[in-house]
Amino acid sequence: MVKNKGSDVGVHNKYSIIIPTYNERLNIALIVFLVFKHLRDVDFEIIVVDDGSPDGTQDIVKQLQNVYGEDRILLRARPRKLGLGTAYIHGLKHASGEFVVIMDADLSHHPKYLPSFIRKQNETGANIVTGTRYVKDGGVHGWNLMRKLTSRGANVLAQTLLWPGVSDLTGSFRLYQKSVLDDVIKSCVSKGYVFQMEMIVRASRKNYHIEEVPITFVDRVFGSSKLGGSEIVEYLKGLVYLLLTT
Ligand SMILES: Nc1nc2c(ncn2[C@@H]2O[C@H](COP(=O)(O)OP(=O)(O)O)[C@@H](O)[C@H]2O)c(=O)[nH]1
Ligand SMILES: *[C@@H]1O[C@H](CO)[C@@H](O)[C@H](O)[C@H]1NC(C)=O
Ligand SMILES: [Mg+2]
Repeated sequence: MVKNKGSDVGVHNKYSIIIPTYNERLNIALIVFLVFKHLRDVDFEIIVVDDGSPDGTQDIVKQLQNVYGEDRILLRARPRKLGLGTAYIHGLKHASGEFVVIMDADLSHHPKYLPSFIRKQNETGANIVTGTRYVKDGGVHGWNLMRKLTSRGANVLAQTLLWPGVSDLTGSFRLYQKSVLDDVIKSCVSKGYVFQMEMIVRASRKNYHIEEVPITFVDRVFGSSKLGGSEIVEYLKGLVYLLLTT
């Protein structure tokens, strides 16, 4: 048998992978397939938190449950679109692993990186391992120059003001010790990109051990982004808020 290189992690913990979805019918099956492919000898469950997607995401998830089993794919739906922050909290209530991974459904967060998150945690004993685009071997794909500059500028500004000791503040591809996620998420009130930043800044202020692994972030192919509007204004307001409260 040819052994999958990426899956050869050799740890015995259980991992709960929380994937929030809103209209991800075209992405969810692929992401689930890829998670199974890359975590072949790891004990894990996938918790899909779907907010009543009108595109029938839940029908696909139910088919996936038939294929992989309801103990591996948990569907924890909510009646309507209630936002990402509370979607994580909702998923977390149903998590039975010692570790929790949070990732997007749109393939921006590629499951091929999961073994490196797990390995890094195991090697270092970290409380949190966060994916970073801003180190060697990390990066973004499918963004134009303007978007790259905005993202980079926002990150540099936040680094300067908040000095959190983490290179990528707004990325959301992360692995947490479950107890640590329970603790940190309670103290966070922000929404959107600021939420991810608040999580890591508060974790850093609480002196949790945070490690990073390089990831390449790829822009979504199917569907459209759910975060829109005056993102930059919201981001700056969030930055000021964190500056004053942490
Ligand atoms: N359950 C739930 N999931 C959401 C909501 N908004 C976005 N998502 C999911 O959260 C992830 C990130 O959203 P996305 O639109 O890709 O944000 P972006 O990548 O920052 O533009 C995707 O898996 C979405 O399907 C929501 O209100 N509820
Ligand atoms: C890493 O994994 C091995 C095998 O499961 C385990 O014995 C060891 O305690 C782990 N290390 C940490 C820091 O969790
Ligand atoms: Mg996305």
